[in-house]
Amino acid sequence: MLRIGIVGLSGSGKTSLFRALTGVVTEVGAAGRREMHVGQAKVPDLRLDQIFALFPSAKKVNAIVEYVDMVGFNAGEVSKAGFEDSFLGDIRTCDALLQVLRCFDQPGLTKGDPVRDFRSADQEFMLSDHIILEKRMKRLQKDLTKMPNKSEAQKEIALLERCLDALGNEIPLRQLNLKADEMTMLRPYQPLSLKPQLAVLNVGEADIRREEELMIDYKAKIEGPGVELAAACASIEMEIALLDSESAREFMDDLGIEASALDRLLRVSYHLLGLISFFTIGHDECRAWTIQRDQSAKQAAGAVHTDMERGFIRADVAHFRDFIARGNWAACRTDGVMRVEGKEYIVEDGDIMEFRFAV
Ligand SMILES: Nc1nc2c(ncn2[C@@H]2O[C@H](COP(=O)(O)OP(=O)(O)OP(=O)(O)O)[C@@H](O)[C@H]2O)c(=O)[nH]1
Ligand SMILES: [Mg+2]
Repeated sequence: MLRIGIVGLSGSGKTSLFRALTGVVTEVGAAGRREMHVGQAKVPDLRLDQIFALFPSAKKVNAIVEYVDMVGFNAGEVSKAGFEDSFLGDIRTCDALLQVLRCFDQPGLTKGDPVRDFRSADQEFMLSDHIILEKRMKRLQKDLTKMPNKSEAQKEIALLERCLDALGNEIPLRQLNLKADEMTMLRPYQPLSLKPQLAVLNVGEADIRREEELMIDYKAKIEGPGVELAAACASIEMEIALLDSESAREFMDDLGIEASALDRLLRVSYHLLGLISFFTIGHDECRAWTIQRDQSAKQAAGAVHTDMERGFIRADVAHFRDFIARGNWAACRTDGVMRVEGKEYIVEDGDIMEFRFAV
């Protein structure tokens, strides 16, 4: 399951956005509270709704994303407290980060400045990565003489040198354009500055209709490789999430906004992370699953169940649009739009798949 860490400086609105996204109720404005919360959100998918309308299944199961509401940190924290004492370690286990940037003014806090805050969070990430990678480097250099496979270790040392050099020059690792094998080498250290980031401008209520305009101002300064920008008003999203759909519609009409920002945040996250969806249909459930783009049919089977991956034989595949045009699986078969694919087949966004396997 995709795990997205909600990060950002203290008081930026993380918990408010987390509550809106997951419906999990935790205390807002609980500054200084050092605990994190985990919640899940359904990924809305119109295609799944359409399939469900056509295929008689007992239930519809959306793909799920997990959000982690992290403890806020302050600029300069890593250098003061050292990495072990900072809670940035918790963020390492996330696949991606959603960084909340305060764009409104709050009594007791400095004037909201998203660009400044984005850079200072990045500095904390880079410093913390530097500490971890440097430790690894020293260890490798020390043990090199005893190692049976020196060339692997030397490759890693060269990569670490490149990373440390970048970090020393305040270049986040996500800007290095690393190759797949280099990413694999770095995986055990889960560098923070390598994680894809969705930066979210948390705008004040007064600016809710100026989101687009504010985005233009900040896009060039914040976006880059592995970073995309979106905007939302966390406190309003939190209120919308509490209402039933009719009241929510009225509330949004009063505010002059078309839709909640939450769906958009999820869509941007999918795009940023290169994720796609495939579907399975059956009498018990029709369901959406999330995988990385360019994964094989066998890997997709693994997303459903490890046994299915291990015992994979073949997959029957029809694309969503072909299924919708015919309305049922049997017609897909007779019309020849349902194909039999082997384990190497690369799954396409919107494929409907039926796995054959033996354990
Ligand atoms: N005006 C305004 N206030 C907001 C918005 N989002 C959050 N706040 C307020 O900002 C304060 C902090 O919000 P939280 O959601 O607790 O922020 P946080 O990032 O979780 O804070 P920490 O966990 O302490 O780092 C609260 O008083 C919120 O009501 C917003 O969109 N507009
Ligand atoms: Mg909080």
